[in-house]
Amino acid sequence: MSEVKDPTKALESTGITRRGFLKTTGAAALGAGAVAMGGLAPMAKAEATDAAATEGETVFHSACRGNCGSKCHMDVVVREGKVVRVAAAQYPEEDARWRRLCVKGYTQPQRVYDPDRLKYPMRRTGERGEGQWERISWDEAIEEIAGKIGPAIKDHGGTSVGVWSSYGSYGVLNGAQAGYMSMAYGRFITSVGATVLGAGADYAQIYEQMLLLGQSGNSFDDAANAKCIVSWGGNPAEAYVHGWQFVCQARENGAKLITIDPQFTASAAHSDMYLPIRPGTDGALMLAMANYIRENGLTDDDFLREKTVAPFLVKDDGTYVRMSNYGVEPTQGPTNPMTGMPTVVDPVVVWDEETGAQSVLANASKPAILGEYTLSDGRVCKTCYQVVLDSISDYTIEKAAEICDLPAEDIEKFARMYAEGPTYVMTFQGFGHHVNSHHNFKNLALITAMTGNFGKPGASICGNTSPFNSSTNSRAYMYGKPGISTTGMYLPKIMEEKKWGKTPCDLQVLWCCNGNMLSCESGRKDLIEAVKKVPFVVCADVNMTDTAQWADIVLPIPHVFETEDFDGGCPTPYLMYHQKAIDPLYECKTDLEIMRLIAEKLGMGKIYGDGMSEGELIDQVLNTEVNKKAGIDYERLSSGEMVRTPLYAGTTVVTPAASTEAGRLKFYIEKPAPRNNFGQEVHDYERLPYYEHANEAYWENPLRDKYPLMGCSQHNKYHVHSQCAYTPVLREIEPEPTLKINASDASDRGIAQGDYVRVYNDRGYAVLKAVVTEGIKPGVVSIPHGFQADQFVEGHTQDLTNIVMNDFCSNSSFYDFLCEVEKYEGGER
Ligand SMILES: Nc1nc2c(c(=O)[nH]1)N[C@H]1C(S)=C(S)[C@@H](COP(=O)(O)OP(=O)(O)OC[C@H]3O[C@@H](n4cnc5c(=O)[nH]c(N)nc54)[C@H](O)[C@@H]3O)O[C@H]1N2
Ligand SMILES: Nc1nc2c(c(=O)[nH]1)N[C@H]1C(S)=C(S)[C@@H](COP(=O)(O)OP(=O)(O)OC[C@H]3O[C@@H](n4cnc5c(=O)[nH]c(N)nc54)[C@H](O)[C@@H]3O)O[C@H]1N2
Ligand code: SF4
Ligand SMILES: [Mo]
Repeated sequence: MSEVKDPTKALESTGITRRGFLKTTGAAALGAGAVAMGGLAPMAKAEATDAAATEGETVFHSACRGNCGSKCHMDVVVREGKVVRVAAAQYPEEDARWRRLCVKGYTQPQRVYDPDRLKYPMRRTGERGEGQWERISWDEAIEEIAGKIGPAIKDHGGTSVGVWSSYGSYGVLNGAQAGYMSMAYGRFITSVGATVLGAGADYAQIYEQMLLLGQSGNSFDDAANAKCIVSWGGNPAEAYVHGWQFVCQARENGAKLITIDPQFTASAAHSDMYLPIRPGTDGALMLAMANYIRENGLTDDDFLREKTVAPFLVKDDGTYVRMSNYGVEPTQGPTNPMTGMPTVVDPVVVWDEETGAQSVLANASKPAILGEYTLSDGRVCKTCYQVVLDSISDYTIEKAAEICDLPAEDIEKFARMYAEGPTYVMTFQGFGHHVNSHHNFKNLALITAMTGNFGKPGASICGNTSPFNSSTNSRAYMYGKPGISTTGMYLPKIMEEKKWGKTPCDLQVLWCCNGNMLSCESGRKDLIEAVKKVPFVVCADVNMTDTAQWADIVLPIPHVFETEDFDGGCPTPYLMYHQKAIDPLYECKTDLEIMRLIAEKLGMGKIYGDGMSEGELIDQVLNTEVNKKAGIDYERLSSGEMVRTPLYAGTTVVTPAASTEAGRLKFYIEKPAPRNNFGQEVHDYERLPYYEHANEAYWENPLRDKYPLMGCSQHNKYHVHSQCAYTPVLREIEPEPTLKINASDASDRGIAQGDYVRVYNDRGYAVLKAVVTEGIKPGVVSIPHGFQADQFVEGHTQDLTNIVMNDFCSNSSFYDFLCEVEKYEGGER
């Protein structure tokens, strides 16, 4: 049996001991005790808002959970133990504009009282996926699950238990950010060395832009300062309601809005310029813009020199020339305040134009950004900017016009507006959901660096993206490392090879939580086949989702209003604290409660801190240098105070120094390491801005003879992914899934408005209603996102998507598929 680590020891190594903790947070512990004793403690502050209109009502502070990009703070109004309505929470006066909810927020009470909620644990009775269930008790459920996990670990090692999650909740107690960054799952996974199967969605951006390049965007409200806003493969009007208000404000001040999207979205409708790009080609557009900007003298050379990696000299092996190349030993630098990790200083070498000699960066008066130089050891090196420019010289405006199917003069006009700035790029996933999308984020970084559209008001490389905004002590929920940590979409590979890289992985138990992967991941068909091969599957969710349908045991989780938690990803510049407004309905239990029961059964209950309260555990997670400095702790958050995220304390702008480890904006990756290393080859071009056409949905693909249409989708106004799939009010507005198809493509196929159609490729098919529109580029169709299997006439549109991943970044590729559409003759549902 794998060793179960001693949690007391592990906690000591984080500097958090139970005794020390209680000493310093006595008040918080008392507060938490009051909640635990059943006296739900409403917040004085929230009561002061206009949400509490009637006597006998109590107001609790919570937020919309789930992965809509806004996560609005909410007042939850409770009367006689029932949630009767929600209202937008009050923000501090100066930030009152953040106070808003959308229809999905206002209808949350319908989700709480949704008759289709999972109410009690259930065991499968028929075949997997057949939908036959029997009610069982919690005792039976825990007994059965622990009875599978224990022997699995004993006989097959910790990696034989896999936790598969996505973005259902970022709660530090119950969520699954990055698969293991929560108390419930992190402590268990790292104690037994289990396998983490994480999300693939958004990883082109998360891995390349946030992790490798270290970049994040300015707070959304800073968009109001822009002169040019680019909705680049995004639809802020519907997917980022908080960002959109600032786009409107900027436009009122004369800013121009440009939308680059094959679909004429709500955001496009408000735009000053609309570029209906061919899907998957944005990278080529960016590289051509880079050349145009350079050739037309539109670069900000001072910014390139002073704020970016442009002047760093590059050796033949692709790494920077550093002082260690001249025998100077690297030294230890300051500790990173966000992560607590030590840093190493090995200064880079540049060419000083002023002295005509090489120099340590810090001592150079005027580092050269262009050119090739012979160094003192005879080495001949180019600057990083020169290396990059040489590598992209093929990309002319004419070439991009052809690849992207856009008029050359429009690209030139856009490039000029972009370069002039300040430009706020509101990009999310439109150019992140193809197999090779991750390159786009280097390309975007390049044009950003060239034009200085970064680190100042109105200039941002992306819309504020949430996952890593707040500072959390990951060591509080990690006693070590997971046995394996990879992307869930590698499940078929793992089931086939019974290993990951060199680590054996004979998966016996699969635990699905915080995600609806069999609805929302790409490659659904292959994933279902892989899940079928796992001997024992558990799914913990609020609803009977497409994923839960394939489990052996389903466990009911409470709605967010029934739990206390802290959410580490906060897109508005305020930290998210969820107060428990009502007790969990039915027999629901939080992930943390469930994992505590299982751990106890396995004789490892102490990993959850001997009965520590939720508040105490939250406080451990908040124990970081950054939070201490900002005075952020559980006591303060649970008092109902709206506390600004440290990242945006007193500012809306992210500077290069705050954002990158080099203190400079990067558009080049010195040491590219794949997200999931299984011994694959890493190509040299992973360092460079680069364009690689889509894997399947590219124009020249011979498969287009059979499947001529390129697929994509949208984040729907009436869904948060698959959440809200059955919310009655929302389904009144949008009763069924639809396929958007251009009028010319529809007419070629004899399809009329409202006809039922069959959309298909070699992987799968779905039957659904057609929306015939001019609002989508000919040759492109858009599938719905978030509807569940039983909501289609037949099939599932997610079956059309592809399991193929880019080995470097292993991101999902929802938009990288080809298909054909025909009229469905099988009649209406
Ligand atoms: N209402 C609602 N809001 C949400 C969510 C939700 O589920 N519902 N989810 C949240 C999450 S997790 C995310 S990641 C964000 C996503 O936020 P966005 O990316 O802003 O949302 P999408 O609607 O997916 O917009 C993507 C757009 O990209 C376009 N597109 C497709 N292919 C290409 C391409 O190759 N190039 C370009 N330039 N455009 C292309 C699509 O037509 C679509 O209009 O939304 C967040 N907000
Ligand atoms: N075709 C297509 N597919 C897409 C996209 C697209 O644009 N087109 N977008 C992709 C993107 S950007 C994303 S981010 C993904 C999102 O993919 P998912 O994260 O899988 O989507 P959700 O539907 O939000 O699933 C979250 C699930 O977690 C559950 N949940 C909520 N809170 C808790 C909790 O505390 N504990 C547990 N155990 N469960 C909880 C919810 O009830 C819900 O069923 O979808 C991706 N899929
Ligand atoms: S769904 Fe998104 S925009 Fe709507 S209320 Fe919830 S967090 Fe806010
Ligand atoms: Mo996402």
